[in-house]
Amino acid sequence: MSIRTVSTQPFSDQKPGTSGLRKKVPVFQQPHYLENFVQSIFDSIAAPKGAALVVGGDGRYYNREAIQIILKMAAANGFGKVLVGRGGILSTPAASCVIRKHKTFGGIILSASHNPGGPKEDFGIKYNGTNGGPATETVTEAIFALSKKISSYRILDAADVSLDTLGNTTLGDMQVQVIDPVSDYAELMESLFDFGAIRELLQGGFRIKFDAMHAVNGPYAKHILEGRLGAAAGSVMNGVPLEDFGGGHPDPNLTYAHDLVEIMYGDNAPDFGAASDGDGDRNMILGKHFFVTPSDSLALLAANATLAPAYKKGLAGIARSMPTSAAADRVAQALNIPCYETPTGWKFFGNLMDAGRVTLCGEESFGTGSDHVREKDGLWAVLFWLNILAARKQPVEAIVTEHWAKYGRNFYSRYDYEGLPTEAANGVVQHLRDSFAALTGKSFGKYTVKTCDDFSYTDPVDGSVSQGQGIRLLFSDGSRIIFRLSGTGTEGATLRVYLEAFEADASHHHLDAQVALAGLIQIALRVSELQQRTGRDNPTVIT
Ligand code: G16
Repeated sequence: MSIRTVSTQPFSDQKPGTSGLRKKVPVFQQPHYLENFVQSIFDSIAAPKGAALVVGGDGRYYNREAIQIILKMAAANGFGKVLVGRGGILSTPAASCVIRKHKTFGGIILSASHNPGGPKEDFGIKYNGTNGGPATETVTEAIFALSKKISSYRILDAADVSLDTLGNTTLGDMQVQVIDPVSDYAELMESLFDFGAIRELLQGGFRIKFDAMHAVNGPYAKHILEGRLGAAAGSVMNGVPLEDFGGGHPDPNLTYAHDLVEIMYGDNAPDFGAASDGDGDRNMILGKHFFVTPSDSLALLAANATLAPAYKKGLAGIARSMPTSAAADRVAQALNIPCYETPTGWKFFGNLMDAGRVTLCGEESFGTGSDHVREKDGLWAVLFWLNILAARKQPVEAIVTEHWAKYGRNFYSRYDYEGLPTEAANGVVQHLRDSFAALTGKSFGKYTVKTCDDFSYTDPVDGSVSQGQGIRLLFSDGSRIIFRLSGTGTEGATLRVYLEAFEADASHHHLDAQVALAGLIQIALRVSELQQRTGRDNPTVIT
């Protein structure tokens, strides 16, 4: 076996987005494309010789091929050991857990998250550091800079490694250890939550449905929910991971998780429903005929955190991404703990968790997590909810409405306009930026614009500044409209419009969010000129 140095040319489009580099599979299949990016990662992180790495992915199309390339490149770049999930499988939170538990130098996670998979669909790659969390912006910028001037990469000439048998093999001087993808993660979950109480709940007639969407969490959910916790067989649906997610869009929201939504809103619905995404880090929570917004879910977990053993001593603080509703802020205020507002992207929470400033983090994009790992964690959120339900012995809807009665309700909705021509989407954002002065102080019915800005964040731990993180229209009554271009799409541009209105009066809390937010939606469409500029009358997805 010999190490080969291969000459290459840079690609200009390897800038990581919100969460790593995501492109269509044929882009990654171009000669040298993946190799260039992997070499840029290795060169920028400069791991000491003999360091250990974790590699795994969500099992989507091209996962196995990519892992073979990465293993051979890791061997040629001086790594001493790689831990890889059996079959190439590791959910994103499980990869974070394995990096932390085995104290490896970092890890490479292969996923395009909630985006569809298949030969013509999406693939992705990202680097997570020693803390188990997504690389910071400084690191992703360095990777991108190297990718623009790369001239060669190193790879071992060797046969493929078998990924399907647990145990050790060697690749040149490097050891490859195929690990069970579920066991470290399941053990961690059992250390956080009251599995005894959850088991009693599930065996006492409380019915659940978990939709794994034919994505990576199937084996994790089956092992933990049906295996360790004794949920009825069949509680986990779509539990076999498929390379193309069964042709579905593995995004746990009301549109794409429609099988589950139909069950939860149907006759004889189970008491609790949940779904997670392609790589297992997102979650959607449902009660019987009831949807819990991710923003409310974060607030509710925070308010009830001490019911779970891991958080019984209380929380250090909470962090939420800027477009996430301020429901969590109200809980933080009541608990007298800090609440941080960060740009969209889990990578912004890492420093706060490492510094011990926050325990819980969450995003409107169906992401919730804590400092148990450094990724958002879909199944963790489900277990946290089950722990609370086991302790409070009330239906999901009652717990949420009681929460609103105590803290007020932040009505919330997000409109996604997917696959827009990039120029038109940029045009909307630029038009809004140009309108700041004209909009400030302007009234639209009962709403008056207090300020408008383009969100900028200074990391309180390392002082780094991230600008241009979303257009905010902040109204005098605390309502908000936010416009932001997604950083995870692979086709054209996705424009997200986030709408939020606060309602203290409990007699209005039963209203449908679309009704409560109708006035703000009209303002958003009017001031952005979205319809005229993009030709789109309706959003692709409303959550
Ligand atoms: C990623 C990030 C999240 C972010 C989400 C949406 O999630 O990790 O922090 O909220 O993308 O980002 P955007 O609005 O830019 O599309 P995931 O689940 O795709 O890895």
